[in-house]
Amino acid sequence: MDYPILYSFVRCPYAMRARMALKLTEIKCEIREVRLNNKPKHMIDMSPKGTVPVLVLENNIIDESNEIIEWALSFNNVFDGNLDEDQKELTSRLIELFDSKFKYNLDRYKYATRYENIDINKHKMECLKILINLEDLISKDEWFLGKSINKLDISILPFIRQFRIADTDWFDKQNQITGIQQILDNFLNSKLFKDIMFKYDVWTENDIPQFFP
Ligand SMILES: N[C@@H](CCC(=O)N[C@@H](CS)C(=O)NCC(=O)O)C(=O)O
Repeated sequence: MDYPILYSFVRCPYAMRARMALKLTEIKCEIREVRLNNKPKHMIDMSPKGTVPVLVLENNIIDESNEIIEWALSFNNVFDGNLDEDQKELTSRLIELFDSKFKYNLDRYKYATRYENIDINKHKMECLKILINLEDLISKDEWFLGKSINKLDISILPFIRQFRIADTDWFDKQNQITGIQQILDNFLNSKLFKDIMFKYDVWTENDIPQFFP
């Protein structure tokens, strides 16, 4: 096996954060773009729970996005040098908050038809409340914790992007989260975002390998 294999789906926020970590740490992978309604057999054989991203290594399978990030950083820690202990603690706390409470409410707001008896507005407001609290914690610089991009940015911006997409005009008008709006805009206009959103053809068994980054 020459390169790790990354099963990915372009618009999945978890796969996006994994691709960003791999891109920033310059770890080359064979990328296999999947569709969630037609998952490749090899991916399911490697990781029966059937979520993306999945990173297949020579002797290991990593099928949690946060673990893929940590694995990539273990070779090339492009982030830690510019963070103090408080910022590292804040990073862990906020990633956990977005993966749990923010994601819970985002799903019920954005994909309300998948659930029963959903009060869409309540879930929208819960997400907004989390963002208003985040607004107080962030830098006035280009990224959440300062002038350089960090684990916090790559981990939570894909979810904030999804929240915005659900009602763009409304999101852009919220005047209590102007710092977050600016950072999201920086993210969406970054070369990193454009690079990781490259649209690979959906992978099938006999394709010649495509590589990422
Ligand atoms: N905890 C997992 C969550 C990954 C996840 O839920 N990915 C979604 C796509 S965004 C998925 O693959 N869902 C499976 C499906 O929809 O069939 C991680 O962090 O990697």
